[in-house]
Amino acid sequence: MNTTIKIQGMSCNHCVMAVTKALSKIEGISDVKVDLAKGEASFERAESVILDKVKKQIEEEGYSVG
Ligand SMILES: [Cu+2]
Repeated sequence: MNTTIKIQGMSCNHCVMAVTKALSKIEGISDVKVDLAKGEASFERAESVILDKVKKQIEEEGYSVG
């Protein structure tokens, strides 16, 4: 299913890359698109992917979700 989440703390393309990478390496997530201007990330997510896990992964990179 297509999922869009709000991400806070992204300020440049480096941040976009870091978030894209973090999301892309999660099993079951594909087609990651990060929008710096909107502060959003959208991706295709398998049913098995737990959003809390996704959140944690992003927070580990130093950004916050929501
Ligand atoms: Cu940055």
